[in-house]
Amino acid sequence: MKSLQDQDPKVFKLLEEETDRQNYNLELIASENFASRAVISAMGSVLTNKYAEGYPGKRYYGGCEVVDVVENVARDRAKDLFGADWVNVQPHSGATANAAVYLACMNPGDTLLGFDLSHGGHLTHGSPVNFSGITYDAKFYGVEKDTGRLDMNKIRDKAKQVKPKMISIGASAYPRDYDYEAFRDIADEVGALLWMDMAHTAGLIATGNLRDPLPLAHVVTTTTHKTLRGPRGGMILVGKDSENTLGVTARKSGRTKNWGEIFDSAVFPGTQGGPLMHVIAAKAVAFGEALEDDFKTYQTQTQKNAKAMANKFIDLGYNIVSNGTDNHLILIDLRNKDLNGKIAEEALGNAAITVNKNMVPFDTESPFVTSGIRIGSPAMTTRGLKEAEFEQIAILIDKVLQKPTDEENHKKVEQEVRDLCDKFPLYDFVTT
Ligand code: DSN
Repeated sequence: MKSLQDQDPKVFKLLEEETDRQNYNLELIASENFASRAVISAMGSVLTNKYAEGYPGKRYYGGCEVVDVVENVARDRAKDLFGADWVNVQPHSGATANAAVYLACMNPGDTLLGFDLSHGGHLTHGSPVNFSGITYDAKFYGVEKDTGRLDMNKIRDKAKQVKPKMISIGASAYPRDYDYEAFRDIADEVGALLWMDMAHTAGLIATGNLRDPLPLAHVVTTTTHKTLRGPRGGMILVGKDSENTLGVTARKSGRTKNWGEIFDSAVFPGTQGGPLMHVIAAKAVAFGEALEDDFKTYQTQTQKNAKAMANKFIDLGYNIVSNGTDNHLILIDLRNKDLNGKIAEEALGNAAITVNKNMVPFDTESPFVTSGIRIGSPAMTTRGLKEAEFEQIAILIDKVLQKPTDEENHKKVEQEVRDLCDKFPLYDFVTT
């Protein structure tokens, strides 16, 4: 068989260009990371050929003896990593994992209380443009204007007022940790299920660098490619003490099932068809890596780097939402610099610094412009950068933002970025 390069030089060249971009940009998008060669190899394997609808030992296709073992390895490693009682590794993404949670736990029209997207929450937690907001009656809680943090008393009041069937926790732009005990108290008080979407922080939770939601949430979802540093995909977990205490039954059949079984049915056949076995193999590899000791070192460094960078930004006069960070991300409100997120993202992009524009709480700009940028430390920490380099990057970002339309200035910063990237090499292959 021909290699990719021989079969399709056009696509191969694009892969070369993207590898070069990843090698020579400062990747600061908080939801991105660099998977290992081993993870990428498993993804680019012959397992992509295999149909395996169903679960290990109960498939709708023959020839599943190898992929059954692969899926069990992924499930067992994920259980070890998070101390979970039950996991489902088949969701194709965080959004499909979340769709399965809704199918299992809610009827159309039921009320969800979720973290407001415009305050850092996620599209799938009830946004009116997403299936979650279209199908369910979504109500929201948000952060306080003066602190940029959640106020649990206000969330309790809101929950009592709207009486949700389910409360969701988790966000894509909240730099602080959560008080899961208070959330669970509130859920119990109003008779709601508690769902934590830990997509952004799963790696930090796995290593104990952030509080653990599993003993308190009834169900937990995640992606596998952010701080967890695996392949692009999703997962659902149930913790040891999360056994269904509310007598929830499967939505359609009405039959009382084991809590894990309810989620299994909600993934397949509820919301997905055949699982992506090549991605599940890559998840197994990533979970194996995350069980190694140096993953804890990596997560601790990710957190230290974010803190060092946030402090440097504060020294440089930037307004950091909540005045710091507990996790891997920093949200900068640019209004005091007379800038918006769109201009900043473009200017930084010209200097090979990749960030995303982001709404800040109580933003006055549209989501296409925004008043802020979101910055994350996971990817560049994977390359080996430490606090000193993250402080240096804050200074480079400031240099660009001081003169956002000065192209000469962008070029000078880009050269400094290349020099820094050369010191921390990344990928020396295009395909594995
Ligand atoms: N798009 C992801 C993020 O950037 O946070 C969330 O789905």
